[in-house]
Amino acid sequence: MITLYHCHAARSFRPLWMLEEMGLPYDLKMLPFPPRVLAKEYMALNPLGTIPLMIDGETRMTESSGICHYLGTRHGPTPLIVGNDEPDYGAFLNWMYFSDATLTFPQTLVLRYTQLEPEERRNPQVATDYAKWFLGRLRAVEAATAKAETLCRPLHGGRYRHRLCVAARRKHRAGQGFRAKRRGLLATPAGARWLHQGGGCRNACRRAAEGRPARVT
Ligand SMILES: N[C@@H](CCC(=O)N[C@@H](CS)C(=O)NCC(=O)O)C(=O)O
Repeated sequence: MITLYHCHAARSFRPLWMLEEMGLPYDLKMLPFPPRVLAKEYMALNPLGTIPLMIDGETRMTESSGICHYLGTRHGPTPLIVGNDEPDYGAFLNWMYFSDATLTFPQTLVLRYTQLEPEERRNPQVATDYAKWFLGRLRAVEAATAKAETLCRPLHGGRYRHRLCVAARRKHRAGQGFRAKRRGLLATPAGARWLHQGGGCRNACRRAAEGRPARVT
C-alpha cells in the first residue's frame, strides 16, 4: 500500500491528485502544517521536515513532481504520462521541470516575503524583484498557449490523451469525500490556462511587482 504524508494546501496535493486520478489505493496521513513544528515526530520519518513524503515498499520519496512521475511510470500505464517513445516526451519533461524549478523558485520568494513571514520579516524589495521574474517566466507559457490549446500535443488526435499532473495546489478537504478536480493538468486546455495564470499566483505576483500589498485569502 502506498502511504502519502500530506498537509492541507501543501504541495503534497500534487501526488494526492495523481493518486486520485490513477485510482490507486493509498493510505493518507494528514499532518498539521508545518509538521517540523507541530508534528515533530515526523522529522524521524523525513529529516527535511517537508511535505510530501511518499512510501511505497522500499521506495521513499520527498519530491512532489518526482512522486507524480514515479506513480505514473511505476504504477501505470496511465494517459497522465507521456512515454519516452512519444513525440512530446521532451515537452512533457520540460514543462514538468519548468513548473517546479523555473516557476516555483520566484513564486515561493514572493509568497514568503509578502504573506508567509511575520510582518517584521517581510521584504517588499525581494517580493517586487521576484514577482517581476515570475511574470517574465510566465511569458514562456503565454507563448506556448498562444498557438496551442494544450502544452503537450495529444497523440493520435485524442483530445486529452496527454495530461500531466503538476503544481496543483487547490483547496480541498482530504478524507471528506475528496475527489480530484480535473483541472491543473498541463495537457488539458484548463491545465494550460491554469499554468498560464501562474498556478494561482499571478495576481499575488502582479500586486508584489506593483508594490501593492498582498491580499490574503
Ligand atoms: N521540493 C519539494 C518541496 C516541498 C516543500 O517545501 N513543501 C513545503 C510545503 S508546500 C513544506 O513542507 N514546508 C515545510 C516547512 O516550511 O517547514 C516538493 O516539491 O515536494
